[in-house]
Amino acid sequence: MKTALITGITGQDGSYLAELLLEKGYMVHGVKRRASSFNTHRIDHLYIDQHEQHVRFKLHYGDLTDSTNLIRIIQEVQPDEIYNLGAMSHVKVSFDSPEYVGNVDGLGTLRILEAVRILKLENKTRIYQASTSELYGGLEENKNSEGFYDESSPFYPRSPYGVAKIYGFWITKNYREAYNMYACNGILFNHESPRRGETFVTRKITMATAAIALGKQECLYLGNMNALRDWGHAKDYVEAMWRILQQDEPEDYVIATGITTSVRDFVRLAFQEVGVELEFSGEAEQEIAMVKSLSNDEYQFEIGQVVVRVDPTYYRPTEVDLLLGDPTKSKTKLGWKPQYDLAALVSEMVVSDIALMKGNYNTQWEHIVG
Ligand code: NDP
Ligand code: GDR
Repeated sequence: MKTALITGITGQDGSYLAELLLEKGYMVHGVKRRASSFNTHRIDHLYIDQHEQHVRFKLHYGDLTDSTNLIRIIQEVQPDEIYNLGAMSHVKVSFDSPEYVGNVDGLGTLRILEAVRILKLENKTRIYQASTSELYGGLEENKNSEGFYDESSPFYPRSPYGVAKIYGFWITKNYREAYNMYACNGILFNHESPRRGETFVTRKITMATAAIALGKQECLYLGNMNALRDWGHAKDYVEAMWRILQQDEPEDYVIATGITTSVRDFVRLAFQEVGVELEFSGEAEQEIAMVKSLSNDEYQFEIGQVVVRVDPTYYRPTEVDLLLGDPTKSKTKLGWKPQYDLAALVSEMVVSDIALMKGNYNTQWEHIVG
């Protein structure tokens, strides 16, 4: 039985990856932060549903800012594979806590690599580092001749998060070259799911669509709706992470769909799921979206109702305007192919959030900055 250690196991990707590895017969260990309220809702079913898997799923208290704790956990677990997914992962929030994000997302990666080296596990333990398309920064001139970002495109991060992650990228590559470690970067473009954190734009949109449809919210406030993202499904992306660590040679890979969509069009698609066609009008900070037509009387919409407004609070000091990844290498070398397209992703998220909102969900999230 192979043993894996996942940092960030309580997050979106950690939960899907834990499921995948358990399905593949792994013993799965996860690092979880102590919090004053429960933070394991994404992985609780792994305890409840599959009784005999109790012994194949174990959580350890830990933190990426705490070296001695990481060394102790890795010594105890002796993992064949470490997936370093733990991070302060919100780009906008990283402008508010730049030092913290440097410590966790940058130095945290070093702490994992160094723990493996100190424990002399270089020949046993393979390491996956959660790198990101935020490294590219969306600069037009850095795209390849076909208009995509690929494994050779230059980096130009545009946030403290991106800058911290670029340290994580290079230190992973450096440890691979310096100490012959099997350590790889997955340069993953945005990936979403019904388990996506509530303050990332896709989930904010699908939760608001559901809440407005059910009369629990009046209006959705968004920042830059012109931003373009290459959105995939987290379930497909954790499969790529696993494949990256199963190759003969350690390498870095771009994981993306190769299709880009604006935030505005994501909003359009989400409202179409509840039978609403939207009309957008107004420029920049004055932009609004109102209900143009309705094809489903199950929900509480009215023609002319304004359901989206721009709020500049959500603008970022420096923005990544466009991301579009070239997945050719991962398709050819890893044999990776996403199962979901954007329509299926949006549909799954809206359906899931309608079910959530039909319950007793507290709608205060609408006031949190994200
Ligand atoms: P989430 O924000 O959903 O999860 C982040 C995880 O990291 C949570 O388990 C969180 O714990 C944990 N964490 C935060 N701070 C610390 C810390 N100091 N020590 C230990 N653990 C910590 O992110 P995703 O699942 O979406 O992303 C996973 C990784 O992939 C992240 O590194 C992210 O930066 C990266 N990434 C994500 C992409 C995406 O589109 N989703 C794209 C490219 C890269 P808690 O639950 O307690 O907060
Ligand atoms: P991103 O994701 O910054 O790409 O980072 P996010 O969903 O936060 O933003 C995507 C784009 O939407 C614009 N936007 C808004 N964003 C948020 N959060 N809230 C809003 O109200 C809003 N309005 C418009 C943003 O400006 C941006 O352009 C995600 C994270 O998962 C990172 O950890 C990961 O590395 C990258 O994806 C790839």
